[in-house]
Amino acid sequence: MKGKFIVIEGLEGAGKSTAIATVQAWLQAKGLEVICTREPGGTPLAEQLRTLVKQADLQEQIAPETELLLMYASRVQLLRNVIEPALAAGQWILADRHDLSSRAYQGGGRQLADSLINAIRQAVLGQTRPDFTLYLDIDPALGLARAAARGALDRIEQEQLAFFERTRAKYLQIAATEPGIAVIDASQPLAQVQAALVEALEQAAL
Ligand code: Z5A
Repeated sequence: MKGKFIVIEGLEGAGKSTAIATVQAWLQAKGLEVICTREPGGTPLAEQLRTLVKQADLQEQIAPETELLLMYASRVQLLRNVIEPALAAGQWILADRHDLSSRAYQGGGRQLADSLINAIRQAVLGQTRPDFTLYLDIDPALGLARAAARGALDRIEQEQLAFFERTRAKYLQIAATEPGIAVIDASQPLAQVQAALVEALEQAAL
């Protein structure tokens, strides 16, 4: 039987790392074999693209379209070499970000046209889509404060608050109009976030 593809999404500092541990424990308690991925990254080449795209001291501006293409280059490597073979072998994928991140960050934050992003998605993604997405929703000011407490900010984290507000708005707009995306209030105390994640997974009947 084919495995399932679960994605965790959210702004920085929303608590994705913690959510992944919660979802992983829930899946393992059901005896499921889980592979965790992250984007950008997850293969040797994709990890190099991740380093490039996050690098804070690049000597030139990265054009929004370049950033978008780097995200999809990384994503296709991960899909073809890790995600699709694992799903076909019956393993479950638990992903720290996927396609929705590009739609929110590059579409919302960078204000690239949906038509451009959809054309790239259609051209390169193939048939594989997440079975369920948990979007951790947080006010960007709170998320960035949590992220800043961890240390130096990367290139994207150094963007203005308005960038993250547009990104959040795009996440919420897509979550309100497309099926298979649960919105979790990530500003709650950790125990409540964890309970909300488990409730959403139970309701999703995967
Ligand atoms: N990006 C993009 O633009 N387009 C794309 O297509 C893709 C990505 C795929 C990836 O960086 C960057 O690439 C990201 C989006 C962009 N850029 N930005 N900005 P990353 O993977 O390194 O960064 P991230 O995904 O944003 O992860 P993060 O900063 O590590 O966030 P997190 O995993 O959600 O945070 P966390 O480590 O789980 O939690 C942060 C802190 O908050 C930590 O100290 C926790 O203990 C604390 N925390 C968590 N939950 C709570 C609650 N409920 N209460 C209190 N404190 C909490």
